[in-house]
Amino acid sequence: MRSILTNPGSNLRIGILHARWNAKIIDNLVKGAKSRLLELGVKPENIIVESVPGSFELPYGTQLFVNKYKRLNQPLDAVIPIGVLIKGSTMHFEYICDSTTHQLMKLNFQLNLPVIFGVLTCLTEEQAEARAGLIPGKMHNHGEDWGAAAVEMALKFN
Ligand code: RBF
Repeated sequence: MRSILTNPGSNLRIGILHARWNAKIIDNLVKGAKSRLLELGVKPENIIVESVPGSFELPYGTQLFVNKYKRLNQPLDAVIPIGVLIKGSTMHFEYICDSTTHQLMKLNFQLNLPVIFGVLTCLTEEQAEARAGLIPGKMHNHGEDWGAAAVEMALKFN
């Protein structure tokens, strides 16, 4: 019983799928998510990290990722798609934020699996850096929260 409480994630397999845009920020978010998963007892070999080109590819990439590990008989218990969207001078930001967010939410129900919302939608690069824990004393690494959410949701009502 004690080990279940101190290491809740010890039997879980968690996928992290990250976009490659804004790489420095992404790297720290992935690092934060991984470190919280490890703290919660997920074994290093059960944290599977893959990437896609950009945030727009996260929803379909997540579906491919989940299906691949199902086929291999090593199903994932939750996925953390991670992306960083930063507003530019055109409408791209709005369209990608909107479509990606909606489709990631739908995937929870379509895949019957927790799909965490690991996408930062920021107006400036500085906002994104602060939320990735890259600016000392300002905010914290949201990746850690996403790691905790993945473990909690993977175990919810089990
Ligand atoms: N992908 C991101 O993950 N973050 C961004 O901030 C981002 N900005 C983009 C801005 C423009 C003008 C374009 C054309 C693409 C951007 N993408 C971004 C990439 C997008 O998510 C996707 O990978 C590409 O559009 C290919 O489908």
